[in-house]
Amino acid sequence: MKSERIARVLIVLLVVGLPSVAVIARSSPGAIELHGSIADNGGWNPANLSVGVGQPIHLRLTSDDVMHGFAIGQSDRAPIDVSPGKMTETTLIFDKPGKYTFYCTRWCGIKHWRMRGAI
Ligand SMILES: [Cu+2]
Repeated sequence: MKSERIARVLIVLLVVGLPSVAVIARSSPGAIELHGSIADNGGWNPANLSVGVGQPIHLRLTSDDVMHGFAIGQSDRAPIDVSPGKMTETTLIFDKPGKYTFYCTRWCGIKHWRMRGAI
């Protein structure tokens, strides 16, 4: 199992090259479910995530109400649609330490701009 994980990480690193944030769609056991809801109902849950540098963090994104979008600051990757009733998986790897803000990219209500979280 450990060698499989190492092989996965190596493949991911080979595929993504140098970007500071790598995002790869992949089915992942042990993923964190990240729920989006309008800011009045809590925004992202959980809103704070942590992961080690170079360690993959697997997310399963879904919405509890309306269509949201998921994007990370300091990344040029296209936003991911976060739809009610659907799970969208993604894997992130950060190759530099820091605080990365993630946010909603779809107008989802009057407090849309408050729908933020941090990794
Ligand atoms: Cu929004």
